[in-house]
Amino acid sequence: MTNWNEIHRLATTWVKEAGERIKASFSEELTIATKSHRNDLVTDMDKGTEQFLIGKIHDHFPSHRILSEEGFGDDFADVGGIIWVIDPIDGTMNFIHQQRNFAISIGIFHEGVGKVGMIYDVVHDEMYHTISGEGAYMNDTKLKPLTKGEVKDAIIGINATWVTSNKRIDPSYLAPLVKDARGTRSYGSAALEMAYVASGRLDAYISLRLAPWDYGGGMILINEVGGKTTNLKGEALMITPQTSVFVARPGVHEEILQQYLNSGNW
Ligand code: 2AM
Ligand code: CA
Ligand code: CA
Ligand code: CA
Repeated sequence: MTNWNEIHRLATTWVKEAGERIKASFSEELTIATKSHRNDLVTDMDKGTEQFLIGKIHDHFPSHRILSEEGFGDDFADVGGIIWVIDPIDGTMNFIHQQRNFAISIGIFHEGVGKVGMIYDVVHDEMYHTISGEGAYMNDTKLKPLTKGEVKDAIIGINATWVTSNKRIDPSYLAPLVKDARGTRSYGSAALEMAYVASGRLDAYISLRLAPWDYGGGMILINEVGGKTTNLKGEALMITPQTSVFVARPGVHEEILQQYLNSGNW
């Protein structure tokens, strides 16, 4: 039998230690490189944090596999066994420019089903975490089940890019939503924005393209508090190479899907 409490306990310890290393790096010179384009950044801390976490997992759980952003994990296509989905720094641009608004994100899956979710806001020392079925927490405070809401009272996390001309979505879908909502916010870290949905600080979060390490931890947290985790078509999120992501509290999710996204061809 897999001891999820023990896995959760160890993951918490390692993530906090990784956070201390990241904070210590603030006083040092960063090495910054670009990936797919000039605004797609990676630093030596992204890579070092990923390697640190993978080293711990390999030492303690040699049979577990790892799917991670910076390429030090394993290469595989199926979702069998236990898989750690890791983003060592989610919000790298914020890490570089602001030294805040970034997080370490981990989702641990068994046969494709989320079991442990963990998002650590390093600078604020806020650890959002859950063992599926045993409640979700921010540090030691239990997160409340998400209540039903409406768009007119909602704060929605969305990147302004998706409301300008872009190749993934016609802005005419999301502009009315931005208008009708109480407000919108862009934090620049998908993981943090999903932690905010789980804790009720945001009522919804939308992104047109994310990778599993961006949403893996967040989807487990949001599911645990009764939020909805789908793509823009309303299909349940799974570990897939790339997908759109639409998460929200009940009510708000149905309203956005039906009133704003329904006629889209995603
Ligand atoms: P990252 O910081 O780990 O790269 C805002 O940029 C959000 O989108 C962040 O969570 C970021 O994760 C994610 N993202 C996904 N793909 C990206 C890309 N190609 N360039 C920049 N951010 C990306
Ligand atoms: Ca990245
Ligand atoms: Ca990310
Ligand atoms: Ca990252």
